[in-house]
Amino acid sequence: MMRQAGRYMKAYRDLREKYPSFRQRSEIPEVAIEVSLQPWRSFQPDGVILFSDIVTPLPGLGIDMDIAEGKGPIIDRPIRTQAQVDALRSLDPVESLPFIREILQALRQEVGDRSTVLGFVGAPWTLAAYAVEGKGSKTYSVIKGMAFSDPTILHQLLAKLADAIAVYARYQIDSGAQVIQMFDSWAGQLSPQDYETFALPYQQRVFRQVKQTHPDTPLILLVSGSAGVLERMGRSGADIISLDWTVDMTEARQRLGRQMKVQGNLDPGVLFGSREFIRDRILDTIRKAGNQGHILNLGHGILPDTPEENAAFFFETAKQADQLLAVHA
Ligand code: 1CP
Repeated sequence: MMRQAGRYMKAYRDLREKYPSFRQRSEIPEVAIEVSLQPWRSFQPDGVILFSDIVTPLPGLGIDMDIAEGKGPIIDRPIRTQAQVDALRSLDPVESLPFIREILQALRQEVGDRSTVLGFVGAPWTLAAYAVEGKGSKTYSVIKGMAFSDPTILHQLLAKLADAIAVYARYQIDSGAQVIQMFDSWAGQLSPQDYETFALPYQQRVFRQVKQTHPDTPLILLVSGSAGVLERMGRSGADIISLDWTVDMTEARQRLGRQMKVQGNLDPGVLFGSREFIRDRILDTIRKAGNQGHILNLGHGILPDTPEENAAFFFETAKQADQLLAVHA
């Protein structure tokens, strides 16, 4: 269960009081290790995700940022000019992200062979959206203004981000990540033709570079609101496509082709439902996905107010799915 995997947990909220700044929580290794392990200790999932954020590498490029409580990333000096793009540094993760190595190494040591450690990165379009807008946006009018009037600067920014993200993903793998998930959260805000110009080529650029040096590490691609661009996501070079709940699992597998592996795709809102409803939706998703090439997951991050016991029930049910499917056939 990705992303805000901590927020619904009391243990995380307690720790947040002690370390009020997100950058502290995610950049002090002992704290980030502890937060990463909280869901592992409670639920023993098959995957443990690094506690960090997609904007974490930006300061290493010269883009200063903070993560505001309840709001998300804030960039005080948004990137809007040629001079600012020219001034960006290439990423040296050993120098600017030493804590990531420590956290991933410790996670691998802690979970051993009992779970898989996932690293993650933001995709070029989504990181560019934060860098250019300066914060999360509902309309993406600043970055779209740039894309649709003078795209040269934006393409240079996307290319620089892609190269930095590839370096960062490789560094995470070298530090212990066994899978990399790339979040292009805001690429679903693009029309399919603009996705092909501003998102897809840069997803490909990242995945191609990572595959060159690390061909055996599975790469997952997530786009929010992706039903209209699924086939295009299939051309990104990812090994696994993360599906949200706006698409039917059976149809998604048909559209992507049987060889493409998938992840997903329960509505996170299902975890507010009754136990029976949660169980039925899990079994339904597994039936539709078939018994190969599917990672059962929510279609997006777990919602902050989700009852913790319902998250626990999700994992219990998933682990007993084989028996339950036989009973509820
Ligand atoms: O489960 C985990 O612990 C994983 C850690 C994780 C991940 C994978 C966090 C911690 N953030 C992310 C990825 C991330 N961050 C994405 C991609 C996933 C997605 O599509 O949701 C995005 C878009 C962000 C940016 C971000 N960071 C937001 C969204 C804001 C917006 O623009 O709408 C927010 C709220 C944050 C802060 C953040 N990051 C992570 C947490 C736990 C939090 C909340 C901070 C808190 O309340 O303590």
